[in-house]
Amino acid sequence: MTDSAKMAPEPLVTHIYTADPSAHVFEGKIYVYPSHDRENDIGFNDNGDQYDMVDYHVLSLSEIGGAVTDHGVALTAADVPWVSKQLWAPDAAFIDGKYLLYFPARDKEGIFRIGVAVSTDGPAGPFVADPEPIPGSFSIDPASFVDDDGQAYLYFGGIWGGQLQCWVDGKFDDSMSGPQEPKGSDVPALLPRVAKLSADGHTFADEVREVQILDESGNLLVADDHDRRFFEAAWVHKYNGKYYFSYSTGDSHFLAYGIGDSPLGPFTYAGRFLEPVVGWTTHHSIVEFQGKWYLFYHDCELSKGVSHLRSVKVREIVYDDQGKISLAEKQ
Ligand code: FUB
Repeated sequence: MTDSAKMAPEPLVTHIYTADPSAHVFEGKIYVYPSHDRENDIGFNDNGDQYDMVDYHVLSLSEIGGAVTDHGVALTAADVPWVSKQLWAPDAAFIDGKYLLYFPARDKEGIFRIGVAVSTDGPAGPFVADPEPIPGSFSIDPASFVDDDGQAYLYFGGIWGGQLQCWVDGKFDDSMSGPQEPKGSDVPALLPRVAKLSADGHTFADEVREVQILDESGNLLVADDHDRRFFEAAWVHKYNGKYYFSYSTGDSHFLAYGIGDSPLGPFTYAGRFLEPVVGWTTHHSIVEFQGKWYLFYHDCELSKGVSHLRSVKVREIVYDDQGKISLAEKQ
């Protein structure tokens, strides 16, 4: 066994497959809101049909490296009237005194929308979904961020199977479904989206805006720059008064980030903090807990590389004096 293999983190849980971890500190513990991967016989394709999940479980832990509790089923697709299939990467937020779960799924027409569900009993749920998706929502991978002034934001979007490229001038163009995106070294890449949330967190408070990710010269990242352009898995956190927008580069398999002065962006590309893991997708969250910062992410080591059977892991991250992120050397 090599040193790096010896040091490789273990999955948080092994009795189920989990992915796309959104971690938050609620009531003094870390709560993780992952996708719940399951076995199926759908073959691998670039539209992501094999990610055919039907429910969510919430995990919690009181200390990093300590026991992890699986709180059981928190929400089931069958209980959400507007959903047809594919409960993808969720997130949670504490807004207006309630725990909310944000989740993407295909509606009855096969179009990804974002729903919201409210907990009847604390951060682990169970959650009861609103009967309709959030009006004006589309695509996948909702990620919430509540700023120090109490304003909450919802970031979202994902290309290829996530359908972001299908939305042109507010209309869904089905001919753009599948692994498609703009091409060109002078064509801007597709941009993730953000909307301010209403005071109760159930609707958008104003328009959906594009989130600009700029290069070092202040230009939008271009479509052909697959090592840096946004693909999916938005996450926002705040460190030292700066806003960090992190995301997956998809087909180049990096976790990358930009830094900005406003939660609405723009964000200037600042590098990447996780190289490709075993498996096609990479997706994460970043959270501060007891004075240290942690990256929650997933890989497919436990399933020996089956891309839709993933496991959530955690590693400590550190910042340098420029605020740049890297994995802590000692894990
Ligand atoms: O889990 C299904 C999808 O895979 C997520 O929504 C993407 O971010 C990718 O991780």
